Amino acid sequence: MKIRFFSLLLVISVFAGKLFAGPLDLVPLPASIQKGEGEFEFSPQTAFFGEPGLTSLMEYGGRMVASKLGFVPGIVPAGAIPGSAMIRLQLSAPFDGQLGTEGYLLKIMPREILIRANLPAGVFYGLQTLGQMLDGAEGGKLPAVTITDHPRFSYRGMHIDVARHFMPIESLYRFVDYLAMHKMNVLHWHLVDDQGWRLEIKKYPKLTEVGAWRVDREELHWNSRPLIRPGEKTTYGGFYTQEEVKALVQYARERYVTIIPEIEMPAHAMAALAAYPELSCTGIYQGVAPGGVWPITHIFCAGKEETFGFLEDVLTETMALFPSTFIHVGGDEADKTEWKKCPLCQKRIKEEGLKEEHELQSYFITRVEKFLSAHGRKLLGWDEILEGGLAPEASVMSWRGEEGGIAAAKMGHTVVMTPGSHCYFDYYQGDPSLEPLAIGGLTTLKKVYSFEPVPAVLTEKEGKMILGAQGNHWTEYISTPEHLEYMAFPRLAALAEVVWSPKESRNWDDFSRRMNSQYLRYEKAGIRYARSAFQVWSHPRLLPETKTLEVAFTTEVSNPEIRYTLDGTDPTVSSPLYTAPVAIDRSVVAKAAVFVDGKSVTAPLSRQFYLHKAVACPVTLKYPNSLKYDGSGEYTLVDGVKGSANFNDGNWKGFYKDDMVATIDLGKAVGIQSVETHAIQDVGSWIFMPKEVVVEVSADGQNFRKLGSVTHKIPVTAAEKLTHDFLVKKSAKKVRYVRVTARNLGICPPGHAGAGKGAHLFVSEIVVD
Ligand code: TNX
Repeated sequence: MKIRFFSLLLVISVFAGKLFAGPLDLVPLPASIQKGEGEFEFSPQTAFFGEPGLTSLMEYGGRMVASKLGFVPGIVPAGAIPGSAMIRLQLSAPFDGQLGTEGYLLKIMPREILIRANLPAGVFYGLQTLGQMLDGAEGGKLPAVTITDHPRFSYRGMHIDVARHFMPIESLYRFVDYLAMHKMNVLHWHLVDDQGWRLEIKKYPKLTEVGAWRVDREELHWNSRPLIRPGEKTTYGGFYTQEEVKALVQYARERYVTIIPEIEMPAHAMAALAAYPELSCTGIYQGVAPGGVWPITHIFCAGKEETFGFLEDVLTETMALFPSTFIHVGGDEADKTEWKKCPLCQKRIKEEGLKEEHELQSYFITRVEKFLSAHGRKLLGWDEILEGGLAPEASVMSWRGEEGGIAAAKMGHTVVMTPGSHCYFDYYQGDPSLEPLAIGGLTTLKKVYSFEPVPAVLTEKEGKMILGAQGNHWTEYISTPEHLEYMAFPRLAALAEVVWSPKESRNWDDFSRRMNSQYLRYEKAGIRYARSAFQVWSHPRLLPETKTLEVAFTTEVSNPEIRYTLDGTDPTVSSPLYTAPVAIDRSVVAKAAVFVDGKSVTAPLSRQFYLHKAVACPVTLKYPNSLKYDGSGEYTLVDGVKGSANFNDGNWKGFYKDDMVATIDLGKAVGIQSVETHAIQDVGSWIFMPKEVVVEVSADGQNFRKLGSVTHKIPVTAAEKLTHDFLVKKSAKKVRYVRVTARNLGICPPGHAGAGKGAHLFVSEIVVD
């Protein structure tokens, strides 16, 4: 996997100077841009001029200009009279209501650049806009323009999980700079989890001596890593000293980025419990988890007073390092199995008059909230903190869809939106067959851009409870800062526009056009962004009357030059240019890629289309497929398209507990040589390979004879998502009907998270040749 990822990074710089459309292609789009007359020309005489309180911003602006134009503008000393061609930074008095606390006015005139804001934060964002313009300024010239700008939301965040994989502190400095460049203002730092404790806590040195290190099982799939065995050494991990944290917090502060720390409780705490096992219900040492743990049962004991004493101590040191108003305490995915068996937890439930374990979790979080409030801080937690009763002053981070956020907003609590569907940047951003291994899902640039943080069901007043949104970078499958950058960009640009720009100005075509400029900025800044938006997607359409296909190709870049082939070879710059859907009247391998300046930007899309004997023939199912998993409708099993390793790609029919018994009517008696059934396994989604596939044939639809059957050797524990063809190769004459029975496993096997519960079976194509 690693090898594949680095070959993706090697794609050469394809845009340098070519696609850049102009300095006003800003991302995120400002609230208002009015073009003026003439231009401002930078020269080595250009200097900053402003009040003494803005000196550090003038210095910052100077470094920024120097990085773009190669010379450092001076700073006119206080009291001196400025010359011409100045960059004037100004705080407005009185307060300009339209600009608010983070807005700015940027006026570029032939003889002066003015940045005015109510507060330094606004001046800082004005400088960011100026910096973006300079990336496109030819010969240091900028067009005259008046930009009035302010953010739509006050919370514009990026979350980074450094627990699953440790990220060196230097990389976090870079991310702070990248956030500032996108006018984002929160870094949510996920510092602890089952797989590592990354924050030095002086009172509990074992948290990092023990909790920061795990046994190295990086060679195994994340979900196939056994816990530590006696005698094994813990060598994999890392942590941040308090000095390092303070310096980063200060650096971020100077860039108007607030770092919110997250200390997880009561679950996702195995690293802490490896250091202090006595804080769990069982007291048994399980070690720091080297990979995935599910369900998460080994959690802090809610019955012991020591747990709360420990957490209050940890939070006290945490608050001393992080001045943020919000302190995130996690709260997600706590399985209550140990609490149910623990006499102390049960005693607590009784004494506190709680109904059951969910209320015990609510007691836990409420108690911690009181502690934070007493110290002038606000508790933020994942939406599970709603279960069993939300703590009175808590704010909710809605990740399991929008529901948690809606419920919390209706109750008058503030909310940060981060639903998995649009904000999980650990999901694939392109065709999984062309991407480095990711956790699953598919959240493309366009999908992120379509995100609306304020759910439509909220009233205007309730909508005000939505503070903003955040992109989450969980790092189970991301082990280096380079890979993290790849996952974050360009998707963070789409999110930045969602949370900064006015809702009315949202326009995908315009955004994707401006992204061509943004990609160039990324190259100048050395950001190793993903080219996934340049990948080609195919959209086959079955034409049942002619039993042929028509295939459209799309991408997420503006004005793409798509070239394709139908003979299985990789497209080149002289392959046919795609202009309209392509007719397919025989089995082919279609390949397509986007070309810029004569070079393909990504590896080509490769899709096989099968025009076999059963295409567009009527199919009857003995047991109907799940309503939710209907693929593309009635011809899904015979539409000439095999599904990918993503069971949600629209090509798969799903059967819950039932077998798939499909009878295909070929329309007339023909000779056949083989029948191949395409199935998928994705154990994380409770989808298993069929136990067996049986093929029968008939001339009249009444009397069937068995043609053959086939099983497989794929273990039900395989963590990867797999597809497999069940091939029955045997010729038969005068076949009009083909009946395929794929036997569902029925129930999830022992050891699986859903053991004993219903299993799914998914089939995409039945190829009759
Ligand atoms: C769920 S989001 C989790 C994380 C995982 C993530 C993977 C949340 C509050 N909990 O522990 O890393 O899914 O996408």
